[in-house]
Amino acid sequence: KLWNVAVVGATGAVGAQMIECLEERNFPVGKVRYLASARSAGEILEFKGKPVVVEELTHDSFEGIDIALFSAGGERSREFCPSAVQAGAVCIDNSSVWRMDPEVPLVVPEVNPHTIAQYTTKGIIANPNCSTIQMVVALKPLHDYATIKRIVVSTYQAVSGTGKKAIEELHDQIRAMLQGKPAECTVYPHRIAFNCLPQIDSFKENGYTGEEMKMVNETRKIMEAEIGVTATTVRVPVFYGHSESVNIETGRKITVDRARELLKSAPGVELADDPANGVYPMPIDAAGQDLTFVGRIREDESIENGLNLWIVADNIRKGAATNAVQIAEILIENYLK
Ligand code: 2RA
Repeated sequence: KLWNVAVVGATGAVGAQMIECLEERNFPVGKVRYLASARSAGEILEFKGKPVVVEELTHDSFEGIDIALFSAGGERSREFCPSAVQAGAVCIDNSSVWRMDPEVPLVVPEVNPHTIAQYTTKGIIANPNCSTIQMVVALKPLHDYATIKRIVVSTYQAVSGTGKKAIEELHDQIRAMLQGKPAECTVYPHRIAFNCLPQIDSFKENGYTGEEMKMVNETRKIMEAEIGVTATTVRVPVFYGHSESVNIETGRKITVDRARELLKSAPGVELADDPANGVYPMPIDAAGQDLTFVGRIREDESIENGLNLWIVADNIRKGAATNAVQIAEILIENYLK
C-alpha cells in the first residue's frame, strides 16, 4: 500500500530533512505534497528526482492525505493540525504545541513506541524536542536496568536547532570577524560566533528557559517515570549536532562496564567510548547520522550510584526528521489500514 504524505514546512531545515529521510528510507509514498507559507509557494523542490511545487498551506491542503509531517512552528501546528485530522490525516508534529497534551502521545521509537496506539484520541502524535530525544535514547537501557532517580543535564546545542537563518548568521558572523568587521546579531540576543549563549527560548518564572523545561517535562512523559530532571541548555557555535553532558543517579549501581554493555546493544545507540585513544562522541562525527552516540562513561564518585555520560546526535536528523519518519513507519506498519 502507498501512503499520501504532506510535509508542512517543507522549505525549512527540518522539513527538507524529512523529505530526505522519506527518500532514503524508501517510505512507501503515493502522493507527496509540500506545504509552506505564501512566501515559499511556487518554489520547486523534488521528491525522488521528480519536481514537486511547494503549495501555500491552507485549511484545505489535506484532502486525500494519510500522514501530515509538521515542522512549521507552533502557531502553524496549532492552527492547521486540527484541519489535517479533520481531513482524515494523522499528524506527526515537531512543534512543542501538543507535546504535553495528555491526549497526545509523545514518542521516541526506541523508548516508548507502544504509546503510538494513543494516536486515535486526537489524530496527533508529538515529536519530542531534539535535546530530549537523544538523551532518552541513551538513558532508556540504563533506566530499565537500574531505575534512574535523577538526571542533571547540560547541553551544547548547534545553531541549526534554531533554523536556517541561524546557520546563516553563524556563517556571516565568523566571516565578518575574520575580516575584522563587526558581527551582526539578528537571530540571537548576543553574538554566537566564538561565544556560548546560556539561553534557548524564553525565561520562565522559575529562572529556567523554555528549552530547559521541555527537557524536564518531556523526559518524564516519555520515560513514564517520576524522574527528577534539571537542565541547563546552551547555544554554542556549532552548525549541526547537539552535545549533552549527563549525570544520572540510579536506584542500583551501574558500573562503567555494565553501562557499556547495555549501551552497546541498545537500539539507536552507538557506543563511542575509548578516551585513551581519543574516541568519544563529537558533533563532527554525529552530523549526518541517525544514531545517538554515547561516550565518556565514568562513575560519579561523589555519590553512591552515579554515572556521567556524554551524548551527541544530529539534532536535525534523529533530533527531529528521522524520529518523525520512524514514528510514521511504525504507524503504517502496526496501526493504519
Ligand atoms: C533548538 N531544540 O535547538 C530547539 C528547537 N529545535 O533550538
